[in-house]
Amino acid sequence: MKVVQIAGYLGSGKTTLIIALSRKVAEAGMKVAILVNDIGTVPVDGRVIEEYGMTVKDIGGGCICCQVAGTMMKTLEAFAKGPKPDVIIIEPTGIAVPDSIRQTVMLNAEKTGAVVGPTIVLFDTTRTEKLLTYDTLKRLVSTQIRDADIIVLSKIDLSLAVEAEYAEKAVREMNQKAEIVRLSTVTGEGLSVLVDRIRGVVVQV
Ligand SMILES: Nc1nc2c(ncn2[C@@H]2O[C@H](COP(=O)(O)OP(=O)(O)OP(=O)(O)O)[C@@H](O)[C@H]2O)c(=O)[nH]1
Ligand SMILES: [Mg+2]
Repeated sequence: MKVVQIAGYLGSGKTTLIIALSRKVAEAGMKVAILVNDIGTVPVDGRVIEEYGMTVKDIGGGCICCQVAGTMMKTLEAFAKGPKPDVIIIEPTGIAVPDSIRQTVMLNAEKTGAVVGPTIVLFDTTRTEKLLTYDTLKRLVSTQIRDADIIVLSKIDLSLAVEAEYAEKAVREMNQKAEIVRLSTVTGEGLSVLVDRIRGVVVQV
């Protein structure tokens, strides 16, 4: 079981990407489970994804990077005993810190049998200015970007070339190591690269 996080600020395109990716990863012969962490009261995302026939578990009651990290581990244990997926795709809340989730998965690897796959963090290229203007938001967004193995410049179909360049430069300043992938779930640009990374890369055992 490989745990792949699709993180990123609110509305950056996580759920849309997870739906598109899950289908492709499943088509490539891997068994997929999805774990969604909805901080709100109505777990709409989980219901939407379930329509596509995936194993979906929705964790509420707080953020899986902190308050309900224990529930996340229990869920991974249950996956290991039950459906035994090859890949577990996690959608944290938009305000989660990806490295906290990665640490929790790593620390409990022995118990759950789960290994850490790539941490994918979305950056919404249509909102670069807003995301990087307000101090608190900028701090959160740069923490998320810093924690990424792969940075996804999302909604690239809605951005002008110059806006995409600007976003790419900004995220590169926050993280010099991560691979940067331009993505549009409308045109499909970037999807196959992400499928390859999910199938191939195990960052840490
Ligand atoms: N044009 C375009 N729209 C996109 C793309 N990806 C997502 N969207 C739209 O952006 C909006 C937010 O997408 P979601 O997938 O719900 O984003 P999210 O990160 O899961 O949002 P939260 O879970 O609320 O944080 C939706 O209206 C999507 O249809 C894209 O590549 N291109
Ligand atoms: Mg979502």
